[in-house]
Amino acid sequence: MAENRRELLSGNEAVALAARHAGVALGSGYPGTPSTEILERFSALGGRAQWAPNEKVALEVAIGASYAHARTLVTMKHVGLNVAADPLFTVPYTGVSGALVIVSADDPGMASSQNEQDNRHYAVAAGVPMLEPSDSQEAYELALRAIEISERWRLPVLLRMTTRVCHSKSIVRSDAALASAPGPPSYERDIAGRVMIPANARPAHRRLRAKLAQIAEWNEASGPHREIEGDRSLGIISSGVAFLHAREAAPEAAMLKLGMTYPLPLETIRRFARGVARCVVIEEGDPYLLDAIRAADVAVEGKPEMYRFGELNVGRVKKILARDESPEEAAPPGKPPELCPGCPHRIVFGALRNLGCIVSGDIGCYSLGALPPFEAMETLVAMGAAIGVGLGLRHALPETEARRVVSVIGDSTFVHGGITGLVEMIYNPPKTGHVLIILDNGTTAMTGLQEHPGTGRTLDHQRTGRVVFEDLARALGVPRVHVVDPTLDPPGFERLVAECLASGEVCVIVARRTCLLATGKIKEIEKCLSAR
Ligand SMILES: Cc1ncc(C[n+]2csc(CCOP(=O)(O)OP(=O)(O)O)c2C)c(N)n1
Ligand code: SF4
Repeated sequence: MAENRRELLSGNEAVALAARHAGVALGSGYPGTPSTEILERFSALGGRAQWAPNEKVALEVAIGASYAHARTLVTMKHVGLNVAADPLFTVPYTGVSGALVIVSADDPGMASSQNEQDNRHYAVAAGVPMLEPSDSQEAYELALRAIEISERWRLPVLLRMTTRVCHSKSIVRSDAALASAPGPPSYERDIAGRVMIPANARPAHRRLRAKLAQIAEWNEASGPHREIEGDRSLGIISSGVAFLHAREAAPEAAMLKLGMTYPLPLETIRRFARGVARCVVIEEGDPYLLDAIRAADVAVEGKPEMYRFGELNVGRVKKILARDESPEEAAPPGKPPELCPGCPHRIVFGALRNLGCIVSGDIGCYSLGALPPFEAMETLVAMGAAIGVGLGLRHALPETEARRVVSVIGDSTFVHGGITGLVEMIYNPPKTGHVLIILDNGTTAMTGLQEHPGTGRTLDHQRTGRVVFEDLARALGVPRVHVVDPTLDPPGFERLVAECLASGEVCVIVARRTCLLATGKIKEIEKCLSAR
């Protein structure tokens, strides 16, 4: 691989490059904006990258590979870490052997997410060291650092990125020679270290806290923070992309830029704050740094509550520094998004609207069924929640209303978080039955047409095992399973839904028609595969 290069890269591409340079043996993840391109790029660079059914499985596969001394990278969007939280909280106890770097791509401002959670809190709650790059160069460098730290302390490391860092492009100077070489795969038994029964987990928790104390000392002495000289009447403490905004908003100010934001270099912060007349913490999202610094009894100023919401920019940082809490101008209303003309989801939502259904929905392109012209989706909580929420509505509503409830879920979302909901539907069926529609458009459309276990192709579009939804539903004991292309006979599709609703049984309808935007690409892929 070429060494010592300069190229224009997004933060996501820079992480992928660092992973290749460091010999990461396995990249595992689940698509989600703004993280998706990391694994796609890693694969294009020749790395082994895999889409898992969901983020929890992605992390677990990486944990196993890391126990075998492989270097691993796990990628997901911020809400994905909620799904992966169970193993996330215990793997710091077991420790790792090969590096385990978990990328959490947060979405302040919710450009494409259902919430604005700030995943820096996860680092503290789970006891996982965290690095926060500001731009693509740092994304490259801190990804390499994360691998070193992970192997030195045998802990997973969180690389916390945000939308601007993931997607903005800047020049990256990379050098494959900077990365240490990975060791060979191997396995050693360590039952006491890896089997987290209470007797082993108690000492493991103490080991973790001791490692974190060491890392805090290391961060203090030689961590990736830097002080920028300036006019000491104003000092700014910052991290991530907020640092770049602050630098531009107040170029004359003295600055302390943090690279590792858990555990924090609190003595460095204290010294810096003492040396300036006014010390302001500039950070996007929650007052994470502010609370931690104040808890250490360092007097610093934060931002007014109104700036917790949405992304920061240079103008907003100027207002924070000026203690300006005047209302901000609302962004001009854009054109509301709509399903593509000819999108197969349109037929389904048309039928559900005509039938007056109460639709428990989910996350994907089809979430647009909630907007005009259909306004036919009434709930959206989390990936996979369509089924559980729909069942809950059926359990609680009076019978005539309960009979109108339908759950609607996309194919990728069904695999991600819907299968256990289907098990619940069989195990605790409502008295009125239930109707589940799986919108099988043969792709993960919303995040950019990724493969998933229902397509029968891997991340790099090679043939693999396929999960067949109707077979799964029948095997679980669903008495009524229908597979239809809703676009072939829209009135017939509507009649089918009506029949299912009237049946009082638990029913699964697989509405199978390829996403219009994916059709050409899938045809090409299939042509290549069958030509082999
Ligand atoms: C926990 C979590 N992981 C990832 C995402 C990002 N995401 C939103 S919808 C979606 C899948 C959409 O695919 P599908 O269900 O097939 O519906 P389509 O967009 O194809 O209609 C993904 C990956 C998310 N919102 N939450
Ligand atoms: S990308 Fe595909 S699934 Fe999404 S709205 Fe367009 S046609 Fe429908």
